[in-house]
Parts: sequence; structure tokens; C-alpha cells
Amino acid sequence: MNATIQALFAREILDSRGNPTIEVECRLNNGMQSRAAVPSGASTGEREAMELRDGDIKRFRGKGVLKAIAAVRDEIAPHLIGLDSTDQAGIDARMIALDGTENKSRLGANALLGVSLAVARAAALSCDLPLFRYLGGAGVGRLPVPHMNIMNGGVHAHWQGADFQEFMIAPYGASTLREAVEWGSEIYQALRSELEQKKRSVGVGDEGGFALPVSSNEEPLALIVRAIEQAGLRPGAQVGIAIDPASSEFFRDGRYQLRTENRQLDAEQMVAYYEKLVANYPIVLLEDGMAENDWAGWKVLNAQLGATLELVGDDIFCTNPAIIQRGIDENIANAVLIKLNQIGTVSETIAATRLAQHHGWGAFVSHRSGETVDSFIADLTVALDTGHLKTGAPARGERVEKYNQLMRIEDALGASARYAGKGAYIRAVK
Ligand code: 2PG
Ligand code: MG
Repeated sequence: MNATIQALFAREILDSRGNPTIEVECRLNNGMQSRAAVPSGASTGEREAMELRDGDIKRFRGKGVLKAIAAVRDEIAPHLIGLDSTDQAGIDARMIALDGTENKSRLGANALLGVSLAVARAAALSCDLPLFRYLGGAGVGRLPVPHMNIMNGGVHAHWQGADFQEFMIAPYGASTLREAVEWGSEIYQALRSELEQKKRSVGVGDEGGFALPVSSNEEPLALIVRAIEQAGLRPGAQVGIAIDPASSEFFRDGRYQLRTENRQLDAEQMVAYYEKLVANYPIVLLEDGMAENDWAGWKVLNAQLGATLELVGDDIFCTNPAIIQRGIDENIANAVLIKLNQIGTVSETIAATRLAQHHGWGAFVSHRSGETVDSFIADLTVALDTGHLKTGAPARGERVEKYNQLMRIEDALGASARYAGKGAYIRAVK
């Protein structure tokens, strides 16, 4: 076997917010070399695998990742050298055992993930396959609906905008991924012109969407519907809207605190609030409608809206198969957000996705608010056939690189490429 790991090297680089993160290089005995970088969240779930940061305030305000780098150099690399790079599950399991903690806090989920991603890429090169084919096998061919976050609020806009964190457009009526990206860009530019005309700010938030003060959480929806029309497209029929309120961030003392509207809602009132939005706007997907510790609230939400709307759990599940299983057993949602660094290895991420799909749940792949130009998730989404992903606005290098990679994959698939369209969702979209 000549696809064995010969060397692993980690370094500190910067992410899109200007904070340090870890990048790992992997070299195999057959000369193949790969590189991968790890993203970082801002609105993190409490039960995410732990990202190891130095805590040395003299460097990068404590956010340095030299400890994670040392973990790769001193512990992970010596354990993995000589192993077959195509045994992804075996390599990930070894790292998990070596770490020895529940949440990967000893070596750091960032260290583990950097290695896991780099190993997968090197193995794909050894097999002479593009990453999406290596990870997905012979059945791949479906391109996901891109969910483009064109208005940023919440913590991603430093609470200068809406309470809701993300307002995304979903160009599911396009006939190809390339056309979907084109529509997304046109809508984004139409929204920009509209804001400019109204002399409003066109500054952007962490994920490239416009981040400006608004009078309610409904206002961005109205602006987006108008932008879709201005771009010559039909809201609902051709382009839908997805929202991620990231409600854990504004859930305090048992209530959902909507600062922009000066209202405090209990779970039932919050669900009623969503029902009204869904009735008035072409919303096809709602992520983190309820807070991660409000399982009772999630139950109400799923009972009211779950039959007709895709309800995605992010902070509540943290891409963790054990928690997802509990969610399935308690029937509190119908889809899972999939983020590699919430769980920390490629094989556990695949397991989380398969678990959801096996139970008829949706899987929605996601970037993080702190990103790099690494486009691993584009390939992963096609490989796992999730039908949809979100990776920010159709603007800013670290966001568009994923959309660009999806267009490359569509080209590579040629005649066998299919665009997921409305079939992407776990609940029918009219
Ligand atoms: C989310 C993500 C990505 P963050 O809440 O879904 O958009 O944000 O990476 O800050 O957790
Ligand atoms: Mg989220």
C-alpha cells in the first residue's frame, strides 16, 4: 500500500474575520500532497466539539492556535504516520481515542478536523478522483440548491441589524447550479441597488450579506422579495427564502427577546410569530427557530409547522449523532444542519448525515461565519447528496469559493449533473 501517511504539518493562518485558525498539510508515501483549513463559528452550540485556543492574551487576544498545532505535531502525527490514508474511519477513530475526551477538548477539534480533512483530500488524490467522487462514490450527480445569505443580523452583524441572524435566498427554480448562482448574484446586486437608492448602508456582515439597522425581522424579508422581483424572478415559484434566526442567541430567561421590535415572546408566541411570517413570505426552510435548550419549544414548533416546512436543528444537534438520535426519538424537527467542525472529523460528519437521511430527515450542509477559502464542504455536499447547502452571500472570497467549486463540480459531472431544485427539501415546496 503506497497511499500511507508520511508527514503531517500544521500551521497558523488567518480566517475571514482576521482570527487565527489551523491549516494542515498531509504528505503521502506516493508523493501526493494536500492541504486543508478549519473554519470557526460565532453563534456556537454549547455542545459543539471544542475548538482549542491558546488563551494567551499576548497573542491574537487569546485566540492563537499554537496548542492545536503542537497537538498535530507531537501527538497526532506520530500516531498516524504509516497508516493507510484511504481508511478515513480508522484514522478518525484513532484520533478520537488518542484525544480521549467526550468533546475533543484535549487535542482540540480544530486539530482533529484539520488532519481529517487533509487526509481525505490526499486519499482522493491517491485514488486519482476528485474529492466529491472519492467521498461519494459511483452514485453522485446531484448539485445542491445554494442558500445564499444576503442579509446578516444577530451576532454576525454585531447586533446592528435584525435579531434574526440569516436571511437566505434559495434559487430552486433554476435548471442548473450555474444558473442558480447567476440568479443569486443578480438578486444580491438588485438588493444592493435598492439599498443604495434608499441611501441605506451597504456594509456587509460576517457572511457577506448586507448588515444594516432594520425596524423589524420582517423588513429584510420584504426587501428580499422586492429584490427577487427586481431581478426579474418570481418569489416563491422560482426563488424561496430560508431563515436562520439563530434563536439561542436571543433566548433569555425563558423568552425570545426581539430587540428590534421591543417584544419578548414565550415559545408559543414565537411559533405563532413564525407561522405569520411563513404565511406571508415564501419561506421554505427555518433553521434554529427555537433555542438549543428549549426542547419543549421545539416540540411545539414541529407540531405546528413540521408537516409543511423544513425545520433544521443547528445549535440543538451540533452535528452530533447521539443528540440527533434523541431529536429523532422525540420528534422535535425534521432536518439537521451539518457542520464539520461541530463534531470534528469527516467520518463522524458522514455518520451524522447518514443517520438523518436514514430516518427520512433532511441534511443541510453549512459553512461557519469564520471561514477560509477551503471549499471542502462543496464536495462534501455533492458526495452526501444532501440536495442543499448554505455558504454565505454570493460575495466575499471565502464564501464564493464554495459556489465556484460547485460550478466546477457541475462541469466535471457533465451530462450526468442534475440540479436538486425543489426536490431538495424534506417538505414539498409548491
Ligand atoms: C449558523 C452559522 C453559520 P456560526 O449559525 O448556522 O451560518 O453561524 O458559524 O457563527 O455558528
Ligand atoms: Mg445556524
